[in-house]
Amino acid sequence: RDEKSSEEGGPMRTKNVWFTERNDNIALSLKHDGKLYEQESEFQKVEVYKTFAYGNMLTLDGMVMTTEKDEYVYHEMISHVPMQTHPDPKRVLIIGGGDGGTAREILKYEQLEEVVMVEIDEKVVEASKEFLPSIAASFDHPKLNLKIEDGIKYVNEAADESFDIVLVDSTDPVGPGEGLFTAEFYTQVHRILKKDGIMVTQSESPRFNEKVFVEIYDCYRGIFGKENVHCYLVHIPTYPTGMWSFSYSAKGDCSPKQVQEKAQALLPSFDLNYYNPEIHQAAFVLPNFVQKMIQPK
Ligand code: AAT
Repeated sequence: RDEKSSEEGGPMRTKNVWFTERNDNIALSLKHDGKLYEQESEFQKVEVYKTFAYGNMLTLDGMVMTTEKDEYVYHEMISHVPMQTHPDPKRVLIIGGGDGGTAREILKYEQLEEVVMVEIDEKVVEASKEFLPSIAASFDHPKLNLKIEDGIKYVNEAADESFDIVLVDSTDPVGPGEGLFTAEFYTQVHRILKKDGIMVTQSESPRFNEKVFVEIYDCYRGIFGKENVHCYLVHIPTYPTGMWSFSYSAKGDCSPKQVQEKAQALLPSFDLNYYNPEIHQAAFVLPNFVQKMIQPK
């Protein structure tokens, strides 16, 4: 949301203008040089701002989704952690992820047969292609099968054991992303995973979304089993508090830190900015307060 008070002559012509994501008790502000895109879609308000510190930034309903300059943390870590540990991934499903960043990272693995991406809002794809081209870099890839529909519906209708990896790159549990935070949905994800299958979800901030964070780990454990659900942490300066989490759940044996040699050998050619095998290990080391929050009961 703009700080209207500091605008002079509309957002395109002012300099000291700030975008602020307001939450109940905290806010995050970025100074910007104008709004590049604004559309009210069927699902949410889609905007792109030209920020000074983080480049072009996508927001949905006034919440930061990604920025050009820190997107690599999220997209590399949601993708390479499961891709480096799965013994032989062939089919990957991405739920959400309309900016294209997760697809860009996943498609670096040439052994894949198909990547299905199910994004509910085509306006997110449209805005990203135009204003976040470095993120939306792989929409024309021949192995990408992009579907514009509700991820919940897609997963409900998908065949049993049809994916090696499912990534839930979704919004927070408000608006169209709400149904993605339910036991019904994760039960369906579990069903469509093959026997060595892995699910990774963005699981909010343990500092900021405490309640959701605790509840979803409980929920994953009920479906995948107590020992088969793990949490890893990353630093994302443009998300509330900067501390963000991903969940890693396995349908079969769960070895979230066991990187496959064949996959690891590919890393130098990927030119990554955040992920490396050491950070993969380190990301699963949790501060005490996070351990306590999600201790299996
Ligand atoms: N890549 C990091 C950006 C996101 S955006 C998440 C995407 O999920 C959005 O494009 C949104 O339209 C899509 N989405 C929401 N609900 C559904 C649904 N039911 N089916 C398919 N796609 C959906 C993630 C940001 C993380 C949040 C940080 N605060």
